[in-house]
Amino acid sequence: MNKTALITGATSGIGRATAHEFANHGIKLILCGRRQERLDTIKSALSKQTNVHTLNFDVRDKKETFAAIETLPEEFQDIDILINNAGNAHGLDPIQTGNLDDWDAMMDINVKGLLYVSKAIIPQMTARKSGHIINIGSSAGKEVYPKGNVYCGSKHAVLAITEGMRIDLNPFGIKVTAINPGLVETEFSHVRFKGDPIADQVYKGYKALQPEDVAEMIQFTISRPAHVNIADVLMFCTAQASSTIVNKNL
Ligand code: NDP
Ligand code: 8X3
Repeated sequence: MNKTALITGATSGIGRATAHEFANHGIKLILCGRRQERLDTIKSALSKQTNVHTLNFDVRDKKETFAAIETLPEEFQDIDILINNAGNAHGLDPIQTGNLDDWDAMMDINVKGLLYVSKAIIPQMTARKSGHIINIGSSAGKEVYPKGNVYCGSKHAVLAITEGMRIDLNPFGIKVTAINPGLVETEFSHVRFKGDPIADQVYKGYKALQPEDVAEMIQFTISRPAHVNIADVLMFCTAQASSTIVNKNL
């Protein structure tokens, strides 16, 4: 029987590429995001390959999140794979001049949103004693870089929560994985810099990871045999050695 996956942040970047990758493998898809038009476009493209259902909700809103997941039609209710991907950086400022709204957005989306979605789905996984949760962390969850303060804090939290999930869900045979990419060429920097053209410079002069590279890693992770759990993956493009070392002369 085909597995069912719920992907948050499926309207762009890593989430959208993962939706395409999973569709290629016949995985049934629940695609989540706030931009309904994009959800509709992706659904119509992927429906040729697999069954697709879309859910429109803001992960910051706990009531909306639970209500949306409760509306799932019966054939999409048993979720085997949860990809907690929705998230972004908002701003790149030193801590002393940081913007409170940016801080709220990063903690509310990247950390609390991930928790709300997980809380809505984990009970059915524990009841069935199976499932795989993949949290999209970041290299920013493993090291802190200048002006990364709160974004790095949110991703460090994602990694701690991932480890906590793996420990607490161990008795239920549920796999928990963190995938931590470095620079990936998506809409991420456009969100971080709020539309400022400086965002275009972030991926110039070297070949950054593409969202499809991360999607392939996610597919590899979910396709391991039952006894294998890939716990934690750190992946960079070849030009990147750490958060602050990127060779733009390759
Ligand atoms: P994108 O900006 O391309 O995609 C972000 C996705 O998150 C969109 O689909 C967006 O959908 C969704 N999202 C954002 N806010 C909310 C919200 N409040 N409620 C619901 N959905 C939301 O960025 P990426 O694909 O790069 O980012 C995906 C994940 O990967 C994030 O967690 C990010 O931190 C992480 N990451 C990114 C890296 C990079 O360099 N790009 C590197 C390492 C990790 P919509 O706007 O429709 O709601
Ligand atoms: C995204 C990668 O280096 O911009 O998580 O924080 S970085």
